[in-house]
Amino acid sequence: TFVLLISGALLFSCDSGKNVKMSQSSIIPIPVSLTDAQGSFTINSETKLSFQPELANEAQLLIQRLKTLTSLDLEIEEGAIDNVIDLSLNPNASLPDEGYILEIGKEKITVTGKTASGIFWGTQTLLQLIPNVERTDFGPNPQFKISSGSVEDYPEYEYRGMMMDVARHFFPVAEIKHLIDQISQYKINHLHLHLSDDQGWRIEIKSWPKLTEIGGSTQVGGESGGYYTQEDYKEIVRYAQERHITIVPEIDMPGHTNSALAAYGELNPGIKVPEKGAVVTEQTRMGVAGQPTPLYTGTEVGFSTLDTDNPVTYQFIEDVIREISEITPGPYFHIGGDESHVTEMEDYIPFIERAQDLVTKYGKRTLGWDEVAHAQLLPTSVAQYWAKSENAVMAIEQGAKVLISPATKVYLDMKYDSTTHIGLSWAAYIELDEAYNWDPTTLDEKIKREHVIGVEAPLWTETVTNRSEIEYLTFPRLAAIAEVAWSPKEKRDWESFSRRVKFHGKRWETEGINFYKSPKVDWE
Ligand code: TNX
Repeated sequence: TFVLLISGALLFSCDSGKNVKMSQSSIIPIPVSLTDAQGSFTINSETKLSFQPELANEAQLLIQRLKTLTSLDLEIEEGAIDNVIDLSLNPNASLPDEGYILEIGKEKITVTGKTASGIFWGTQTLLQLIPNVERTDFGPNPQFKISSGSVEDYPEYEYRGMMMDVARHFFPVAEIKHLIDQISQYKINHLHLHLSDDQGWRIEIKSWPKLTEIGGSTQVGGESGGYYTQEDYKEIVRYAQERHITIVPEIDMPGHTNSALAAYGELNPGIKVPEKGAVVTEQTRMGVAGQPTPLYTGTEVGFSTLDTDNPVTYQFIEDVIREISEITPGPYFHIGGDESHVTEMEDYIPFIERAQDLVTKYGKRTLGWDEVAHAQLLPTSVAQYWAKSENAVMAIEQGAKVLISPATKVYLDMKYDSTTHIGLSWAAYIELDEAYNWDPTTLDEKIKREHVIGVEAPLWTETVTNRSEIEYLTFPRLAAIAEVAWSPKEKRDWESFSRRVKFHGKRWETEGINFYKSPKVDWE
C-alpha cells in the first residue's frame, strides 16, 4: 500500500489526467461538431511535431504555447508515426477556408485544414484541450492526457473583431501584441485600431508630421500621449498576421478630429454661427477658422469637424488614406463618420462620398460607423451598426454590408453593473449573459444573415488606462462575443457556456489575466 500511495502521489503531481470526454470539453467558441472516441492521447517529453514547410509559422506558435502550458518543448520530426502531433494542409479538403478538422487518436493528433488560418484555429482548439496545471506544478515528467475524439469546425461569420481605442488613451506596441495573443485564442480574426480622435492622433503620417508631433502629444486626463511610427504599425500588422488577425485602421472623420485641427489650423472651419441663433456651446471649442484649436483632453464627443469646403481638407485625407493604405495589407480602411454633430448633413454626405472614393482609389474597402449610410455607399462598403438599426437598414438597401456592434450588447467599455469601477454606462450595463444571449440576425427584421459580415466588440478607452483595465473589461465578455461570431446559433447555449468559461477562468488566473469574475458563473 505504501508504494502504491507514493506512486499514486507522484502520478498525481505530474500527470494531469482527469479525463474529460471531448464532448464535455471546455472549448470556446463551441465547435460545429464534437465526436467522442475510445482511449486518449498523452502529450509528454517524447511527443513530436510534424508539419509541411508552409506551416512553419503555425508550428512555431504551437510549440511556444505548448511550452508555456506544459513546460514541454516539442521536437520537430518530419514523418514521425507514433506519439506525434501532425499539422497538415489539404487544399482539396471540403471545408470552408477557415475550417479545420482536429482528430485525437491514441498515437497521433492531426490538425487538417484547407488554409493556414484553418490550421491555426485548429491548434487554438487543441490548446484548449490541454488540462490546466499550475506552472509551479509541472513536476519532473509532465504528461497531459487528452481524450480521443474529433472536432470538425468552421466559423459562422467571416469577420470576428475587436476594436481598440488607442486615441483616448495610447497603448504601446507591446500592449497591442499582448492583446493579440489573448484574442487570437478565441478565433478573433480582425483587430480594428481607432487611431485618431479629438484627444489624440496615433499614427505617423510622413507628409503631415505635426499630426503626431502636436496631435499625438496628449491624451484623456492630460498626461502625455504617444503614437505609432509607421515602423511600429508595420510591426503590429506583422505580429497580427502571424496570428491570422487582420488589422483594420480607422481614421475618424469629419468629426472626432480635434487632434488634427490642433496640429493644422488650415483644416479648421471655425465656429459656424447657428442659423437660428441658438447657443451651441460645443462649437465654441472650434475657435477661429484657419487657426489651430487647443488640444483637448476631456471626454465629450461631437464638437469638432474638418472644413468640408476647403480643398486642403481633401489633400489631407488623401495623403492620410494613401500612407496608411500602403502599409495595410488587409482589405479595409475605416473612415469613422460617427457623431459629426457640428457638420451639416449637406456637407457630411459629399464628404463621406469623397472619402469613400479615396479609399477605393487606394485599393481598400470602406468601413464606417452606421451614420455613413446617409451617404451613397458602394456595394463593397460596410456600415458598422453601433447605435441605429435604421442606419444599418439604409446601408443594406444600398447593397452594402453591415458589421454588427450594438452598443447595448458588445461595447466592452460598458460597465458590467452599477458597481463596476471603470467603464461607462450610457448604452447599458452589460453582464456576461447579456453579451452572450443575442444574435446578429434578430436585432431588426430587415437585417438578415446574408447582409452581415460579422460581429465586432469595441473597447473605447476614455476610462481605460492600462493592461489590467483592458483585461477586466474584455474578459470574459470577449469570449462570449467570440462564440456569437464563430459558432452556429443552434450550438450556442448559456448554461453550456457558463460551464465551459470556468476552465478559461482558471487559465486566465494562471496567466495573470485580470478578468471579471461575473457572479453569473460558478468559478469554483
Ligand atoms: C460613442 S461608438 C462613440 C465613441 C465613444 C463611445 C463611448 C461611436 C461610434 N462613438 O466616440 O468613445 O461612445 O462608449
